[in-house]
Order: sequence, then structure tokens, then C-alpha cells
Amino acid sequence: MVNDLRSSFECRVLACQDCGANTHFAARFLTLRRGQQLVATCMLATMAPGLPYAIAAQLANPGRQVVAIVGDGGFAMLMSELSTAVKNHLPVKVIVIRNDMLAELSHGHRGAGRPSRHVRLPRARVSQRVWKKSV
Ligand SMILES: Cc1ncc(C[n+]2csc(CCOP(=O)(O)OP(=O)(O)O)c2C)c(N)n1
Ligand SMILES: [Mg+2]
Repeated sequence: MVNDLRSSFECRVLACQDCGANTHFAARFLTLRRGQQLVATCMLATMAPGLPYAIAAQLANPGRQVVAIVGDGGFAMLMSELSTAVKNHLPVKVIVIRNDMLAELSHGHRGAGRPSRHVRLPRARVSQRVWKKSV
């Protein structure tokens, strides 16, 4: 998956990262080349900034490839921002790292030796036809 992601990145890609286990994934496995950029909240840990960052980045950099890498929990929070992208004709790409859970929270619970509760997300399916029509 990481290789697929990397090979789809253009030489000046601007990738915008959500907060969560997906942040660790990107920090550990996504190697960027010179000219490519990754934007994240890092230790501020705001949830779900990937898509809004990508919208702002695409507005500021019209000719550049902009990719949002988001968690399924983060995407569930701010997916309505897709309408902002569509309204402004912004060709942002959204990659949803789907694990049907708030994984970062679950890791935190387990690290603290506590039972992990309320971290599962309902299994949602987005119809490809709806996706293609709207974006
Ligand atoms: C507004 C806000 N609510 C809750 C949190 C705590 N929090 C940090 S990451 C996370 C889970 C994110 O889930 P998801 O987007 O699915 O990413 P995953 O960890 O599964 O990769 C939560 C609840 C936060 N940082 N900010
Ligand atoms: Mg998740």
C-alpha cells in the first residue's frame, strides 16, 4: 500500500495528514523526495485536519497535486468538507486509511493497561458510483 501511495505521488505532491494511528503510519513509512511536502498537526493532535488542510493547500497551490491522507474516524468527522472542495472545483485526492476504529485511542488504552471501549466504528460503505459522481 505504501508503495502504491508513493508511486502515485507526483514530484511536487503536497500531502496533508490526519491525526491518529495513520500519523504514525505516515511518519514511519512515507518517504518523501525533495520538493514533496507533508503537512500535519503533529503533537498538537487535532483530529481530522487532513481534508481541510488539503482544501487550503489546493486553493493556495492550484497547479499542484494535493492529497489528504485521513483516518476513517477523522473522515467521518469532516467528510462534509468534500462539498467545499466540489464547490470550489478543487481536485484534492482523499485517501482514507480504513480500520473501522479509532485506532490511536485503542493503542492509548492498551498502553495504559486499560480495557479499550467505544473505539469501534460502524462498517460503512461508500458507493463508488456516488463517489465518482460527486468528486
Ligand atoms: C477533536 C479531537 N477529538 C478526539 C481526539 C483524540 N483522538 C486522537 S486520534 C483519535 C482517533 C482517530 O481515529 P481515525 O481518524 O480513525 O484514525 P486512526 O487512529 O484509526 O488511524 C482520537 C479520538 C483528538 N485528538 N481531537
Ligand atoms: Mg481509524
